[in-house]
Parts: sequence; structure tokens; C-alpha cells
Amino acid sequence: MKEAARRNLRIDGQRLMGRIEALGRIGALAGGGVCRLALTDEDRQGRDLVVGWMRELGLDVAVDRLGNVMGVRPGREEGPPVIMGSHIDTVATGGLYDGALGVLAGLEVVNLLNDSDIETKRPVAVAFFTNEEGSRFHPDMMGSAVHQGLLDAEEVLATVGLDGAVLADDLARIGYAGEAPVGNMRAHAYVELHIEQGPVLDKEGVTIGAVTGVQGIFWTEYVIRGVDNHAGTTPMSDRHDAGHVAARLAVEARLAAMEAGPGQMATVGRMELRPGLTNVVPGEAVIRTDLRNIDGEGLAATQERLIAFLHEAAAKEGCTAEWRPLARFAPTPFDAGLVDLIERSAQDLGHSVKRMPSGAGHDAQMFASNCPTAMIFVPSKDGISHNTNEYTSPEDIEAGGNVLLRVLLETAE
Ligand code: HGY
Ligand code: MN
Ligand code: MN
Repeated sequence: MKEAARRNLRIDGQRLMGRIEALGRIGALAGGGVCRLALTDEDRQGRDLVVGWMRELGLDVAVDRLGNVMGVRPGREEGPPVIMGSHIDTVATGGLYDGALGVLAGLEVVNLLNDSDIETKRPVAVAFFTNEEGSRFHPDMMGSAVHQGLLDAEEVLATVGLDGAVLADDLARIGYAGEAPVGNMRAHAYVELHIEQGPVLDKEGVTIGAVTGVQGIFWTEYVIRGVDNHAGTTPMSDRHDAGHVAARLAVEARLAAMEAGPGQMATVGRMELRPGLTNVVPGEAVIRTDLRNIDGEGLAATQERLIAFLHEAAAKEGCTAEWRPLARFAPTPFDAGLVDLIERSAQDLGHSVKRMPSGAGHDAQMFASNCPTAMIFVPSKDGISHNTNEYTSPEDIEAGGNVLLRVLLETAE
């Protein structure tokens, strides 16, 4: 196809929005938003819908042992594919776009290649990975981490979720315990279109983000044990209140982040007190922290500060404490050449573009050490995500899809 004709190619934005809305109806929440937690029936329905679209587009679909799904379109030559991927599981209060945009934009690019009778030199693939959100089973980015050899498949399959389910059983239950081996699939390159999920592009009125890398992520679980006791009869000086230690640790996490400076994030999104009754001093507390920083040393230093604080606060309360890492993902830079290509493609298409790091974790960070990898961001209205009000305009979605198309055409030749 002549260069000029290729440069005029554009995706069908309406068709892409149609697929986003159709997938969004699976797990739709009454007041708006989506809940498609990994390995639930809603996840199965979403998977079935996307696999159906993959097959309609003539992709050769493979499901690996972790339930990662890869649809491959052959190229003129054999060899590792250029992968356009992301995820279709959501958090419990999710939106239409987080993850789904990257997968369905990849399908739209394939749809356009088919419509335009374009055969790329290299194979092209569209993929979605199991349990990117890590909501029921820790850690997040689980499927892509195993896919790229960063987590062990057997260990991950044996993971017990927050609700007591075993990952391998749930995978089999929803019919996605695949046959394809996992952990050795090499890609020629990996490109992911994703909503920014933060405020930068929206605030600055910029349409495209050329993502330079992802910050490091540490998830840690702490279990504190004291003595269950009566809330009315137990003198304050005689308590071994595990809940009090957990609450102090949550405050310390915030303090540590504020004192470490603007690059350090710290979140306590879940705390369980047992027995969890108003009139019983909690004898056990489980608390988890999500620490992030683009600076690996700063991230490790903050984690060490929390562990030291945990032991000190527990000892003071006459409690015992233990902790275990749930995720240790290092800060990940993306491929400079691909970031340049994203920036150039956006400019060529007449869109404003900004180089920026990603605050959120993504499947892309699991590929970055194995092949040239980069991400394209589009704005999140008011910087909101992991929230049922998550919104990105159809115009910005179409712009992101066209940049993905350009990058794919260049990378697959
Ligand atoms: O945790 C994250 O940043 C991603 O949304 N899983
Ligand atoms: Mn995501
Ligand atoms: Mn997410």
C-alpha cells in the first residue's frame, strides 16, 4: 500500500465505541460503572464476548495456562508478533475504559487492517491478561507477569484469594484454564493504549500521553496479633489491641509518604479487624499497603520505615506482628524509540502530546524488560479512575486509537 494511503488510514471510532459499550454492559452497575472482577462469571462473559470478536476478525486465538488470551493475525513472515494488549477485568467500582480500551482498540486496528486488506510483515496480536487488577487475588498484573516470566505459574495458580477461592479452581470454573504453555511467549514489541487515570492530560488540555515509564509498586500484607477482649471491662492499660496497631500503621504510611516528598505514594485500601465486632477489642488485624514511587531507592526506604514502625508499635501494644510481600515491581522505563514514535505519530495526526510517567501499574511494565514496550495515554476526565464516574470522550478515544494504528503499522513492518 502506498505511503500516502497508509498515512490516511483511520480507525472507525464509532465501531470502537460500540464494542466498548457492549463490553461495558457486562458487569454493569445499577448507578453506572462496571464490576467485572477477575475470574468471576462477569469476567467469563466478558472474555467470551471478546474471544468471539477475535474469532470474527479471523484471529488465531490461544488461551494459556493462566487464562491469558492471545489472538494472532499472521504476517507475511513468521516470528514474534507485535502485541497490542491490556486487560478486561475491572476493580469493583470500575469504569468502561480501564483496560478494555487497550484490548478493544487493538481489535479495531485489526478490523481496519482486514477492511483495508493490509498484510503486515510481522504477525500482529491482540491480548488480554488475567487478573490485571489484583482485586481478589494478589498481586496485580498477575497474568502478564507470569506470561513474561516474572512470576512462577505454579505458585500463581495456587494463590488463595481474599474470599478463600483458589485461583486455578476459579480459572477452570470459568472455562479459561488453557492448554498453551505460559512464560515463554516472546513479542517483537508491545504497545498498550490506556486511559491516564490521573489528572495531568485533562488539566493541561493535552490529548495524547507518550508514556516514558511506570513507577515501582510494592504491595505488602501485615498481620498483627493481640488479645480479643471485652470493650467495657478491659482497662486501657491492659489491652493488646491489634486494631490500634494497624490504625497507627495506616497513619504512619501517610506520614512517611508526605515526608518522603511528592514522588512517594502510599495507600491503605483494605484493613480487616477480627472478630470485627463493636464491643470486642480486636485480637487480630490484617492491613495491606500499596506503595509507589518512580525512584526505586525511595520506594524501598519507605517500605523499610513501615516495617520498622510495625514492629515497634506492635511491641509497645504487647502484640506480635509479621509481614509478607505481595508485589515487588521495580520502576520500569519504556523503550525510547517507541516513545519517540508515539510522540511523532500523535503530532503527525495533529494531536497535542506530552511525555509523562504512568502513576498506575500496567501489563506493559511486565513486557518492558523483554521487548521494546511503550504506552499511549488518553485523558481521564477530572483525573478520575477506579471509580464508576471514570470517563474519556469518544474524540479522545478515537485519537488514541489512531495513534495506536500508526505505531502498529510502523512497528509491524
Ligand atoms: O494497581 C494498578 O495501578 C493497576 O490499576 N492494576
Ligand atoms: Mn488498567
Ligand atoms: Mn485499573
